[in-house]
Amino acid sequence: MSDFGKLWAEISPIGRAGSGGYLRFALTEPELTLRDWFRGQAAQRDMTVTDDGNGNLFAWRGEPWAPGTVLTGSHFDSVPHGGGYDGPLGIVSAFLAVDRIPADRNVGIAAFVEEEGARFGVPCLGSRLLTGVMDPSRAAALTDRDGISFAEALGAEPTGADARVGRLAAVVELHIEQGVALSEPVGVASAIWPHGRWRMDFAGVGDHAGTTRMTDRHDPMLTFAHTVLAANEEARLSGAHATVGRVQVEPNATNAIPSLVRGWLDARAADTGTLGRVVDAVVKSATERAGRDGTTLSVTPESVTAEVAFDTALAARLSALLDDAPILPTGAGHDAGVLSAHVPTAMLFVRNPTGVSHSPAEHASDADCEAGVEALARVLEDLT
Ligand code: HGY
Ligand code: MN
Ligand code: MN
Ligand code: MN
Repeated sequence: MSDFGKLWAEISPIGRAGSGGYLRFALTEPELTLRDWFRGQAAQRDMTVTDDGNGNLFAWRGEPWAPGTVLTGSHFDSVPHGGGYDGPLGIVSAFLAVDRIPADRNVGIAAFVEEEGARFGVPCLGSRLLTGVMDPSRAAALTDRDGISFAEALGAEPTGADARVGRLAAVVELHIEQGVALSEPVGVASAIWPHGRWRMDFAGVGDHAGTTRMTDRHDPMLTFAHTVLAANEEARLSGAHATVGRVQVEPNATNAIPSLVRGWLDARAADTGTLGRVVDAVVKSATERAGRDGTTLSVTPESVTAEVAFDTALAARLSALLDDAPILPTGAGHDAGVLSAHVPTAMLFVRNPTGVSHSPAEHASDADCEAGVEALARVLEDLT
């Protein structure tokens, strides 16, 4: 079994559900177990482990945050029943890559907390706190579906920005590709599409599903259903990506017309103008429909992210270093995207043959993952 295969076998069972997908929500038992695994890997390599007080874990070779350090790593948390590679691949690959570079190089490995936003609702929460993009008191008050706050889960108020981020020479995050554009084992990221989440609350009149005449209804599920179709239509017309997910219905009963339906619009596009037009068109269509249904709609933008254009010189340098590895954009958000506003940052993608991600079917071959480790080692050695 390859070095990669051995390490991968250690973490694969952690947090796996019957679906074959993973339930690794930030600061819950499976993710905490993965953090213990992280500490063990660091100890085996005599790396110093630190926690930044925001829930982000780091392993350092050399002085923590030493000027000129190159930071790599990714995240452990998953979406519900997500794949096992999205996040952990970047951390496992980082430990293996560190084994392959000269021992005197200053490298850090990060495990960022709540990258998916699947528990507390804000993606890249840890990297946003670390870089000062997210206010610690707002983060502390975020709650999960059980009403547990991020501060309670963390066991303390998050500490917020750490100015030592500015000392880093570079950040490189390795990640499974989430799409089908990569035909080579390894690619280099050029950009992250602008994207965001918009909470949409559809309010109507709760009533009896069996006795209320159709003409008397103000059913928010109807307006919601129309909005799902509108989002799909507008995205298709614009070459964008739009989904309505994480649906909450109150009351959620077979024989009751709900009074409230809440859903999140996840929209992404290759440029900010297109993204804005798609979101505006969806909201306009939903609002018109609400007028017909006698319901009301409120829209709250959340974690809207501008386009991330990675350092082009750095991307070109890494592509050349990696035998002209393809340079390509992604529609997925990443901690590297947040850090890129503060430090020269790059991303390496490992080929995903089906492109499927955020699903139990997500997969990358051992050979391609091994190629990713090799590429990351070359990049870390080059940059340090
Ligand atoms: O949802 C995303 O874009 C990423 O996978 N967190
Ligand atoms: Mn993801
Ligand atoms: Mn990810
Ligand atoms: Mn990421």
